[in-house]
Amino acid sequence: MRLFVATELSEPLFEALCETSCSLRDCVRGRFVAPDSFHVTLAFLGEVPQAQVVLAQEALDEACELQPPIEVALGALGSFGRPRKSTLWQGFARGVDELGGLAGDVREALLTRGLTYDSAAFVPHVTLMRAADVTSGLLPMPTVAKGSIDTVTLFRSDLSGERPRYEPLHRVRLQPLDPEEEQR
Ligand code: 2AM
Repeated sequence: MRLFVATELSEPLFEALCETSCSLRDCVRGRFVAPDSFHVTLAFLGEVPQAQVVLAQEALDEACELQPPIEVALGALGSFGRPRKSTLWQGFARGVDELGGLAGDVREALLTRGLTYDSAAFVPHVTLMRAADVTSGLLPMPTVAKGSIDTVTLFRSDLSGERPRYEPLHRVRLQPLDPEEEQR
């Protein structure tokens, strides 16, 4: 099955992303990502045999064991790919290094179990549109918000329907570090 690891987004972040997505409707043509699919991909594994899914779950548990929730702030819009058919996303103004650290830990835990992933450099982002035409260069000001990222999830990506469906297979809640543990 086709797998990826991603963080989900807490309420204030989600609402700001919905607002940004709405403001794009007036000025950019392309395919909009459904809000219930918003996420930050940490590692894209692609096709993984059923028997190895448990290894991906273990990797997630290990990578998140000592990871506290990450305080982030949404930031500017950006895009990947060709201007006529680009992936249009909203990035982060705060929490970039921490998200990078988490992605690195997840990727390392996958590798030590023999699982591979798309090795493109990690740029934390939430995709809002695909096949977006950004040739005009005119983009709205994004809505920004602060919030906490406290859930990391192993998703199955199902591309058989009209739009991609992301099914959570294994969810890890990030726990604040115990101050006593931190001092040891
Ligand atoms: P995105 O993170 O830019 O939105 C499921 O396909 C998710 O994994 C999507 O969110 C997608 O892009 C991300 N992803 C990362 N690398 C990918 C790849 N090589 N192929 C497909 N999706 C990929």
